[in-house]
Amino acid sequence: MDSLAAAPGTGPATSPLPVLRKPRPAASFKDLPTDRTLVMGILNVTPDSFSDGGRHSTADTAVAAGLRMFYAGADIIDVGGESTRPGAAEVSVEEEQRRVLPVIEALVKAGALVSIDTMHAATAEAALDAGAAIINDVSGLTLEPEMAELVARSKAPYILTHRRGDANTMDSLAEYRNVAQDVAAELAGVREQLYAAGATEEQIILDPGLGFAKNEAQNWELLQNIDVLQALGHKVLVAASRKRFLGSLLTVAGKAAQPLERDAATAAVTAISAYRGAWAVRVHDVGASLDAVKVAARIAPVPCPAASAVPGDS
Ligand code: PMM
Repeated sequence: MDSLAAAPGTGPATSPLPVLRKPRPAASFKDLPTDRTLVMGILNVTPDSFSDGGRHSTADTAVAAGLRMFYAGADIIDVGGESTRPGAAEVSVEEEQRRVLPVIEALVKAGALVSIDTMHAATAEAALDAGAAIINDVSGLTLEPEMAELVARSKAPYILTHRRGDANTMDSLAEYRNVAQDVAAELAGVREQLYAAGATEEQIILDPGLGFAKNEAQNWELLQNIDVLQALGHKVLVAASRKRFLGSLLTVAGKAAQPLERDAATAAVTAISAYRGAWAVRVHDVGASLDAVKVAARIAPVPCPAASAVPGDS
């Protein structure tokens, strides 16, 4: 029998909060499927997220949205409390933690595997203490060197995202000789900092950082060449969901598609990324991407070589 009172994965964002009756056993990274690309559901607990309009600005609505994604089949729920969009207001670490920690605790209690989307080591550590299993750092280790020590100490899987500059400067830093090779080389350089701190190869998951110091053409070029990143020997996460370059592609009568109109294009990116052996995709619309990875797994069932490696196993 289902442990939730309300039907999962369905209904509008305003449907009643599912009532948790029975905690499930904690999910673990090593139990994630390895025969298909994973789907990570995005849960922004921010009042100013560009893509969900800040609908999940309270813990209760955020938990309900996270549970809907979990029961719709998301393998991982990525919880973030600070918007990374260009020009977004900075949030204090205290406020960030106030937003995300109760949400993480509730989702972990329900049996979800949670990643913490943060650029701050203190928030990452508090989130791990609250039950999160993965650190997702869009700063690409450029902000806080303490992050590398935390990754090594915690032994948690760490998503290393490529980025140049910060939310205010990154758009002016999108100059590359060959974007896939340059991104791979820069990630390999940052990886050395992780190794120097004591992190292991299996902990590191690479993300090309679509939209972070990349123009539209460069985003497409990175998607065309994820094998260049995969050649570094790590799992690769693709995070294209509802991003601006998809909106521009879908322009009709001079008007770019709005974030909520980009989910079919996102699912197309998912299918192709899965076909090419991405370890995971980070998406808003979990159901569509799950369908896409299942289709891709039937056509190209071989996962990327690094997909089954688990931190601490070697
Ligand atoms: N993009 C956003 C937030 N977090 N995390 C990873 N690993 N990669 C990304 O590209 C990324 C991220 C941008 O905002 P969104 O949460 O609204 O998609």
